Amino acid sequence: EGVQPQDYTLIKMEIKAPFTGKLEVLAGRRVFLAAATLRPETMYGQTNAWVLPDGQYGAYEIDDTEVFIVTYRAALNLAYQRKSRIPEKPTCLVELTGHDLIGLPLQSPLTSYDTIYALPMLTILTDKGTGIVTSVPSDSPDDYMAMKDLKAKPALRQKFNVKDEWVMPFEIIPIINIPGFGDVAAEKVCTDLKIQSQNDKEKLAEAKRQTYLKGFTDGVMLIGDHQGSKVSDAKPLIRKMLELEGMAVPYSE
Ligand code: A2H
Repeated sequence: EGVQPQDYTLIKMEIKAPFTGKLEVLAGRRVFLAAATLRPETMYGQTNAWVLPDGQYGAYEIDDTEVFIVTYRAALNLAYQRKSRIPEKPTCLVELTGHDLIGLPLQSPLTSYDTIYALPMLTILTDKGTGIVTSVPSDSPDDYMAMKDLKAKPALRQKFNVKDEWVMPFEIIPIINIPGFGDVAAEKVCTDLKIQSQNDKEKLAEAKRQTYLKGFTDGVMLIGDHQGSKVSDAKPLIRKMLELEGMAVPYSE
């Protein structure tokens, strides 16, 4: 971990009713998978959420009415940052693992898909962010490779009880043009570097290095209210809009 605090945006991916199984106790509430991102301007391109199958999560009461599903560590940080009454003791309504979350139907801000699903990603760290990641395969090499793995490997889908209809219909949405990388930068860089899978750590780090800064400085929005604007101009405006509309909250660690 660096010394500088990271400024994340937590995207509120709302779980659609009806709640079944372990989630039944949450019936009647608004419940969100809260995904930590550094790229709020990419939310137009979401195709799914990622969870760690063996990760430990909980459904925590945040503010008075809303419930966020995150790791305990993130719930504690959030409780302090949002000035809850008893921040040292966030209220957990039900303990969950990633397996309980796989397949949940979600409504997430800005994406053109009405419903997207929670799917397994094996490289999620539980000591970073919330342990929930929103997936933008157009612009994130990690997301692109994890989605490619699930689409190409029926055995991987079977292992985690992933239904084809949670994966196969979801095409990549081009959202940002990066000069030299085109309209789907993650696909280009993963192809150029011949990355084999989501576990190809070193090459993925190189892919992120090549696209991350360039996307921010030279990228141009292809979609949404800031279509035609530079990513560096659009990003703070989109972040603020998401927060004002109640679709996201700030989070730092
Ligand atoms: B980013 P940093 Cl389009 N484990 O959001 C693994 N990865 C995690 C995580 C966790 N616990 N929590 C967050 N992340 C991901 C969008 C995105 C992201 C795009 C492009 C690049 C990118 C859509 N996924 O990140 O180590 C989240 O994915 C490139 C690094 O704190 C978050 O932003 O810098 C980013 O990693 C935070 O990583």
